[in-house]
Amino acid sequence: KNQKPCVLWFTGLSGAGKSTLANAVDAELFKRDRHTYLLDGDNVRHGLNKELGFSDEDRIENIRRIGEVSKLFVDSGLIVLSAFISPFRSDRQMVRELVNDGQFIEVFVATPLSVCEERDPKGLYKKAREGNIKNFTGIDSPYEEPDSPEICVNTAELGIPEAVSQVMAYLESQSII
Ligand code: GGZ
Repeated sequence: KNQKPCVLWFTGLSGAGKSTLANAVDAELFKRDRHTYLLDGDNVRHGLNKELGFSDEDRIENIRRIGEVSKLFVDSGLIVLSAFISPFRSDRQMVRELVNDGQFIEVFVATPLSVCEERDPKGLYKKAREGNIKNFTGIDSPYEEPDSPEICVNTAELGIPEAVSQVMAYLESQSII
């Protein structure tokens, strides 16, 4: 099957639904016989980046390495799905500049903080509010929203299947799949 290699870069708050959406898009691409690789906290922060924490400096290094790895996989011809908070605009811009024009597709998972905090699937927001986790994104660490993401989805308003369709429609419109 035809595919153009690229990076789908999912950015948003903890609990926004980045991993859920990236996994669902990955499954749909697999169904359509496209070759992909998914990077997220589960396979990166426990391995390659396991010495990194959540200071600004460590997050910058986290995203830098993930950007470089994403580029390697793009060079190998894959559609890469990377799902990280990636809170800083300048770091996302740095990754964008690592790949060719049109190969970096920023997917802003724009779930409002209030909704993420209500979901709180791991109880991390509660801990952050109580002061038991420091530098938590959205609480006492910044999140810089993308100015012009290629795709913006609000999972508070849209179900995952509809969000997947939105991403697929974009990929088709750019002749990536
Ligand atoms: C934000 C944190 C923090 C702090 C632990 N701030 O919802 P999760 O649990 O599963 O996903 C979050 C994940 C964020 O890691 P990233 O590599 O995506 O972050 S970044 O791009 O900013 O480097 C959350 C958990 O780690 N977590 N402490 N202080 N999220």
